[in-house]
Amino acid sequence: MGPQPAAAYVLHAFARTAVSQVSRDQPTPGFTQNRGARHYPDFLKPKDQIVLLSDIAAVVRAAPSFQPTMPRTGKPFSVAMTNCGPLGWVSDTKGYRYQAQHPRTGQPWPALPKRLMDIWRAVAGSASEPEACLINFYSATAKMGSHQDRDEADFSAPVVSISLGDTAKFHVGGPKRTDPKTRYELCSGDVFVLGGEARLAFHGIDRIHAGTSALALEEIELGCRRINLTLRRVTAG
Ligand code: MD3
Ligand code: FE
Repeated sequence: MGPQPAAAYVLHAFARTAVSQVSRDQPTPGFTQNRGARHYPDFLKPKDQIVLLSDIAAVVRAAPSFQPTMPRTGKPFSVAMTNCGPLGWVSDTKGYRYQAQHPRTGQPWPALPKRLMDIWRAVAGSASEPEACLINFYSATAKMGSHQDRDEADFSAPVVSISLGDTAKFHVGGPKRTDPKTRYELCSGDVFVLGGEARLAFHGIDRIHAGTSALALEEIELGCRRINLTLRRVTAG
């Protein structure tokens, strides 16, 4: 690979030290954590993150990002998305759904990279294989409002989230919108597993701390500061 990845590695390791000093505090394990929400800080080492990014770059070449819109209003999301795996999550004026084809190219989604399957096997317990990986691209100003993930037919499998790039302020509550929320900082390389009672918890991304990571996401998507991958089981079984 030559000198470039090595430089990226060093820069990233440096940025990571800065992040640990300013925003690495995490809440005491609380309501959701005792009920199926598990945070694995630094699950992926900087080198693993760079290698995983090369898999994501290949997915994005085959399945370019698209801007989903809100079902009723047609308002665009601030987050751009794409998918890999047999099914992908899409949203447009017709609604939210999983489908086998990219909404613009009409092509099947690219296969789930082996490295993502390995992460799922390491943290998802006995759940069946994942069928979808939703890839969210955040700019410095993108957010994701509080919502539940309930477009899947099977809630027995967890959702596995992998964060890359800038740190994000994330909240998880309970099954009711008004339930108390726990806040976390999701850093590059962190894995979050949402299973059990946490599977239907309200959650969202409040803000991106721009410039906290030196991971080279711009090479994948213009203006991208953070990438989140969510691995999901969609159909029962
Ligand atoms: C808690 N993504 O794609 S990942 C989403 O960082 C989504 O892009 C956020 O929410 C992101 O739907 C958060 C962490 C996450 C994912 C799924 C969950 C938390 C969850 C499902 C249930 C409860
Ligand atoms: Fe979600």
